[in-house]
Amino acid sequence: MSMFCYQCQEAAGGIACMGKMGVCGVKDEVIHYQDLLVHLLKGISIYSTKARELGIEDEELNEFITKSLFKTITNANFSKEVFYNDIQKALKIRDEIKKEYLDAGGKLNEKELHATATWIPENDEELDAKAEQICGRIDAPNEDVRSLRALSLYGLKGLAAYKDHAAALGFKDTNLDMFIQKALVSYTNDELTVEENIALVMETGKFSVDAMALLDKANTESYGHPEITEVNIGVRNNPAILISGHDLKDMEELLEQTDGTGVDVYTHSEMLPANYYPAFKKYDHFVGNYGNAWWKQKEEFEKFNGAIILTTNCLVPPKDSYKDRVFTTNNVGFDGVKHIIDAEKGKAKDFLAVIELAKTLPAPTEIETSSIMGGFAHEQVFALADKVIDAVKTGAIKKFVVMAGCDGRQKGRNYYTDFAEALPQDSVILTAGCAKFRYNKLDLGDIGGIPRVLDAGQCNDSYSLVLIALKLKEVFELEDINDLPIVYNIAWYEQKAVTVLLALLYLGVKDIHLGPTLPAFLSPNVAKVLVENFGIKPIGTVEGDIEKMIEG
Ligand code: FSO
Ligand code: SF4
Repeated sequence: MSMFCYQCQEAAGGIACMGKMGVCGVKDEVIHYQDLLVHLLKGISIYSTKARELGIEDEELNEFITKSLFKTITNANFSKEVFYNDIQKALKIRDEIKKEYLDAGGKLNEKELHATATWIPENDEELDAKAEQICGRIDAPNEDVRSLRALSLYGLKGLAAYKDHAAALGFKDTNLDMFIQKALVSYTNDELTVEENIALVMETGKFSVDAMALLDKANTESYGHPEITEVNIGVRNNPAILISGHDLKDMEELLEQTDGTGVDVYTHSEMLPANYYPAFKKYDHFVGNYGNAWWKQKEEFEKFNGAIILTTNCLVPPKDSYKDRVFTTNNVGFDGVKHIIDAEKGKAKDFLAVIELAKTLPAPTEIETSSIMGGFAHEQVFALADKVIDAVKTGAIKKFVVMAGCDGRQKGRNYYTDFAEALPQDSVILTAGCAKFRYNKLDLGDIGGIPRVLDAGQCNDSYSLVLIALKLKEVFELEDINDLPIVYNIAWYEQKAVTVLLALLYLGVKDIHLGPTLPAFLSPNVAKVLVENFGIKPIGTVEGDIEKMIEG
């Protein structure tokens, strides 16, 4: 039996990846293990939510669930060994929390427990057989509940990712753990009605907002508020390290450890916004950004020549020609690629192996020159508020167009470049996430000194865009966020974009255009609910969408 996975936008044929390997390059056996791990997380949560009622809060368990969910996000971890070990760990943690609960006087009716809480493999053959059997089957009484469970679970994965980044900086909120585990248990409850499952999806949106707010607080309190920055996209003639992904803690420690070594540091893809943080600007060897969105990495990593470190997704299975220059860390993994292990609590991670390798390698090949602008997160935009409000009042700015989300390799994504180019001159693009690489190097000009592309940062910084919208609503004394001159044209790829989407829906944003295609995991009825209740629409042609969104 092969795999079944439909969690990302590139699901084969717009339906699901079903062969021996996914479009992303993940092998069937890895997807089997990922799904078995999620299966066991539900079992662990059955005990941990009961234990919580008795006042038991297990930090190690909470962290394990968070990191496990993060690892199953598209393009994060391709290692069979990692997931095998995590499955063993999950079985152990499940036993421990069950014992803790019973020892504290908790009661269980073993016969009524869900299979995720009771299944124990006798040996590896049985484990493999189970993994294959449950793969891709989000158990549910019907298609609509399955679709709603998928929508919530994928949002939960992104939420876990944001929570994990915040935790790396010492910012925690056990309410998020409580919700994650409650949701995991809900996916085993066939008694819940469609309406109750819709409510769970909305609650996932609420906690997604909370997770993004927590990460925003963690990032800005640790490194300052992003500020307007002109980021160099050319190269220098020193050996170098390219850092990709979203983890700012790794960015900080790498900059610290490379200081004075003669090795330069460049950001890649979703790490570009690190350039906007005041705390990182003091390093002279922090040169700028190299390359574009994640999916171009095969070509760009080749040309970079130096050492490369992936702190989160998106990793594309590396080519042999540069595989020995790639390192993973945190929740990222790929069999045969060196992994930088987590530091002991309170200590810095050790990047020495990356630095020593970089020193032996040639400087990057120049692929671009010039610079790009960014750093328009909430505080920076608030500082420009008078200018922005004036421009809206005088009609110099007629529309804000939120074009946040992800980029991907699908040909149809040219739509976003064409759309940005076709927008009228009196519109401003608000962006966040790797979707921006489709238009952040175009010369779209400015409106009275306000650039026409305002980049807030990483995908999680979509939270900033929400704060900006709420501020405008307040200034213009509007009742409803949808009365603002803002339209939404969101591009999605993996599960963090689902998190952002659910957050926007929870906040009451309506009429979002979503592309390049609607998620394969939406059943016709669930898609109908999203269309009827929230006005979500698939993208169409550039001309048609400009007419509907801007001129309509
Ligand atoms: Fe992109 Fe990948 Fe940030 Fe995602 S690099 S696609 S939504 O991981 O997380 O925007
Ligand atoms: Fe396919 Fe996406 Fe799943 Fe990869 S993550 S197997 S591309 S649906």
